[in-house]
Amino acid sequence: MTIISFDDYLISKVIFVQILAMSKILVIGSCGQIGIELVLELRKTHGNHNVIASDIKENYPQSIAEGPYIQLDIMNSNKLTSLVKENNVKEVYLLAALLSATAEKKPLFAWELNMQGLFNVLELAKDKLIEKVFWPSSIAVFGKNSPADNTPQHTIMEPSTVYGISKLAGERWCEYYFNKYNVDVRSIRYPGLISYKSAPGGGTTDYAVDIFIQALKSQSYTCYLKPDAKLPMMYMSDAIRATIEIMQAPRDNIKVRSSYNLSGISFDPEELAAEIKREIPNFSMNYAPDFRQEIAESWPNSVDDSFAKNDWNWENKIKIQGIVKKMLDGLS
Ligand code: NAD
Ligand code: AKB
Repeated sequence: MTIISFDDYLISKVIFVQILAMSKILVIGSCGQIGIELVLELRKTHGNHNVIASDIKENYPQSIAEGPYIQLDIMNSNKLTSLVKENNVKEVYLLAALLSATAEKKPLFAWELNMQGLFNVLELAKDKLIEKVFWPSSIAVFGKNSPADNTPQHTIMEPSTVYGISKLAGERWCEYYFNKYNVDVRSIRYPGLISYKSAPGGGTTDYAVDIFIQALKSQSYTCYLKPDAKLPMMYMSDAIRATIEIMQAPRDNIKVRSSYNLSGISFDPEELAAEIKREIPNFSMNYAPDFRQEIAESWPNSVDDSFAKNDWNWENKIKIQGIVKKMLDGLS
């Protein structure tokens, strides 16, 4: 047994009380594709103890075990309120949602989760229990009647998927809570995100992750999109940086309170396959388009993110060759 002096005991007690009193960041949906990497990045800056990971899942990945984890169903607003009060949470990143492909299979459940989860968090901010909210939207807010190339920030928006409808409605509610209740909610329309640290959660853009796994495993991949299904994409580290940058930007810089277009790079499955072939010459690609092709056709080829560039200095860094290299190295 180690015996410590009374002075040391008092100092450690003061430090412990200070840690408890510090305001905390809560990431909801932290076991998902974005959540894991966001928790790790936030903890680098704020310290492990100050970033609480939470998810509906009972078991969480080892990679986020260095700091607190609380199991939470975002639909349970009473538990969310207690968690926020008891832990002095002041900033929330709400990532729990059903993504485009999965949502098409359970439309009413997806609508309920994607909307009610957002309301539960916005209401806490309206009541001033939390000070800042991040909630992601998606390129899925656009539809067939939106301009497909360099889609503007403000344009026709007629999403045809339940996911896109929920994201567009969410954007309108975010702006409403900002205008009516002065809620500091910030949002990005993420493109398809590519990463290797955790599996993607049921989206239309998931092929751009699966392809690397199969390329390494069997040197071949059957793609559920057509060869020319061009979509906006981004490497995860750029997306995490964008998330942290928009949250750190001075409040007055955030002029768009619905959600910002965010552009990374755009490519189609054929272009990605060609880049992979440079690294794995035996790689071959087949195509068997399914229902996700129709979703992809309704989304932009590329988006104009000049509002994000002007308002909070957004700049994408990693291009397609960088993505291929990072994915193959990371997965190997
Ligand atoms: P994901 O599916 O990988 O992760 C979502 C997490 O939420 C999962 O760990 C899941 O267990 C959790 N969750 C589900 N229901 C919950 C509930 N009731 N309570 C608490 N947690 C629950 O999703 P992701 O790719 O990390 O996406 C996160 C957010 O970003 C979503 O809102 C998504 O729409 C948005 N987004 C993602 C992408 C992308 O390419 N990954 C692109 C655009 C927007
Ligand atoms: C999906 O494909 O559903 C997501 C997205 C672009 O919102 N990756």
